[in-house]
Amino acid sequence: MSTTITIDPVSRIEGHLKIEVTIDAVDGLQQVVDAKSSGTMFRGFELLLQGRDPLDAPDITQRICGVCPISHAVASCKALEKAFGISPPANARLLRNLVLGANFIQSHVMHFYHLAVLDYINTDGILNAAPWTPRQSAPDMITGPIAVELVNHYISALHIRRKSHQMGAIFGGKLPSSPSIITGGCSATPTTENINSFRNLLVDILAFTKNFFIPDVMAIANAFPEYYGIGHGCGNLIAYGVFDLEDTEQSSKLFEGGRMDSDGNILTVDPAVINEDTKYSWYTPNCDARNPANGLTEVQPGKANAYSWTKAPRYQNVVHEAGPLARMKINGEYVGGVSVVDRLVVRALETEKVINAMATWLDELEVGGPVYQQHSIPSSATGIGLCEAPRGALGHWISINNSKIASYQVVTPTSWNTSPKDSLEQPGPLEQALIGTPVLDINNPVEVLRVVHSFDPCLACSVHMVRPDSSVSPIRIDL
Ligand code: NFE
Ligand code: MG
Repeated sequence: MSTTITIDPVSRIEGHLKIEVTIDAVDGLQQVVDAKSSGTMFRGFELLLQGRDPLDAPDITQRICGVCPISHAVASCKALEKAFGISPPANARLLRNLVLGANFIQSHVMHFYHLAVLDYINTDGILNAAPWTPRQSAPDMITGPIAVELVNHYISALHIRRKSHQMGAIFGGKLPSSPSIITGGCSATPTTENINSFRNLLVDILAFTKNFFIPDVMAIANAFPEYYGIGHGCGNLIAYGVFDLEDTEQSSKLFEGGRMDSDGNILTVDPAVINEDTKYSWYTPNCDARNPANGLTEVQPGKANAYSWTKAPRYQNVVHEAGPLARMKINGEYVGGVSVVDRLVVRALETEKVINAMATWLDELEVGGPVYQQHSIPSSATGIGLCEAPRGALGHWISINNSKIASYQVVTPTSWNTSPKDSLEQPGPLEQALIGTPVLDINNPVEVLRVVHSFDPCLACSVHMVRPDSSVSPIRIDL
């Protein structure tokens, strides 16, 4: 007999995600046989941007999320710069890369130590206070000295996140949400003093990454080898590319964009063939199957069969996973597979790669060089800003009319990853990754959380509906 478990909301993520899994025995093994991923909050940023001054977009879209604001700022500036026909000077590119790099580090360190690792260590007797209790446990969780060490590193990781924000704020003005990343460039200027301050913090963060972050992730990977075979998902990967290395529109990037199919073939990305499906999302049929350039946000709460505020982005109708694993595999930086543990491992490896690149960008900054390109707002224009957020491919699509925003569409990595089914009935990447996951104890579905957390979902980015008057139990089991 099958059992349906609802985890609502999933904790240790950003935003509100509901996961419903149906569990049954297949060949004698109790496992997930069906999964539904629901974004349970509607936010409507795309609607509130309409009619505003286009130059407000980088500031407003950064408020979509406090975890990845710089990615939104960069994607927004890129969309506007494309629409305005301008290209920022080298210093601005480098300063943006540095602030974005600081934001990536902060996000990846947080994901492992503060969101994911608690799925793998039993902290009974170590962390016996809220917010760490109550929590689920499983017999395979690591106990003893290694668990104590990881909890100690949990604390060090908080300091590293502070340092990452401090570092990003040197050129970002503040973090989260930087006021210095503006259309046409950056309002901060490099000086010998602030470059040195940035470098000193980067050295500390690199040491932490090499001495703790990578070894700690590998310790978890080595202790849970079976998770190299769990949570594979759709197998198709997508990245738009990030960290421009040149000052042209077709600039090479630290991570090039591309796609990888499940046979390992590397393919190109053409944003024109990206559509968002809304068959199972609370939007009107009018919104369905649109490219974001013509995208619509018309809500229809209560729509029959719909179960999410997240739309379902698809590339030529094919389901794709976005994220650090996509970036690293597409760029030949990681040769492992696609699984729960691979997603954890690549974040640490990517952190080191980004830090090393940041050191070279600091060297390339020109003290006294320009940071800004003058521009004027066209009466009518369109632009696409593609970049990467810590969680994967991020796109902003703008259309300007009468020098105001006529339409603005954002497609985030968590929209790709936690998307519901599409009109071809294909489940989203996380839903596919959950199917087949063994579950030992339906009252402690830790395995399900491990798969969900491996994607580092951020529903704040993905889609706000708050129900302050309702109480929700963390797990509901329907027999
Ligand atoms: Ni709110 Fe975000 C990242 C974006 S996730 S964290 O990374 O865009 O969809
Ligand atoms: Mg959107």
